[in-house]
Amino acid sequence: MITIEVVLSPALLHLTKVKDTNVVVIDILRATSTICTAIHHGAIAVRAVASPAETLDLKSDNYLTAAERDGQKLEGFDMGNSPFECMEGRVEGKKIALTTTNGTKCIEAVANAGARNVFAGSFLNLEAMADYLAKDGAPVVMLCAGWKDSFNLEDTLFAGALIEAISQRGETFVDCDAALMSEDLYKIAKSDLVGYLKKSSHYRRLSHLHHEEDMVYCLQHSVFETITGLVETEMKKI
Ligand code: 3SL
Repeated sequence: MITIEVVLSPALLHLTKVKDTNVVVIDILRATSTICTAIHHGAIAVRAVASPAETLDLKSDNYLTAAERDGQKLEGFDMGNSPFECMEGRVEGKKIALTTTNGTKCIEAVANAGARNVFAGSFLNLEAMADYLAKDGAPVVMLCAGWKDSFNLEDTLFAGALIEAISQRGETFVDCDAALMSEDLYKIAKSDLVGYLKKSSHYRRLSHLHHEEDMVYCLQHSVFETITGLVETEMKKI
């Protein structure tokens, strides 16, 4: 039986034991979807970095530099945080240093917490992720990145979707109201995720910045099977 917990914001992470669990970091729009896309398109590794300055420092170690704050690409970096920047051979064989407003901070927050594994969550490989977690059987902690420590809808919806997919593969034990709420929310929204999320704050934020195409891409269900997780200090193909 797999125990599942959902942490609705990094501000609540201190309340949850992550040691020896499979942690899934969830920043659906867009960081963890972009990381999964980069690895699927042949990037060797994505390093989650705290600050833009530290990211730029990695240029001398042959990293492509990628930086986003408040939804916008920062000047002076090779890339922002769009999954489309990782396609058409642009990241193949490359290492990427990425800093984002919320998602990369969450990866850093759990990287040294003794987790069994740390994965990047994404609708794009949801079924493959569920297969892995169900087979592995260790307790699962889903960490929603939210927005600047606040709850958000899209990461919570993904948590609900992943719980549903794991439950379809085996018995689960959910004694966590955040997880129960995520499952219920996903039932409401799943027939039209894009339509449901149009009212959300981050969907509106990214729409104003003309990132609609990115969101539609990130909300596709299981379009590849590549799983991405932390190997020592970097996100890599598992
Ligand atoms: O906060 C993050 O990590 C980003 O994914 C936010 S954005 O989608 O690039 O605005």
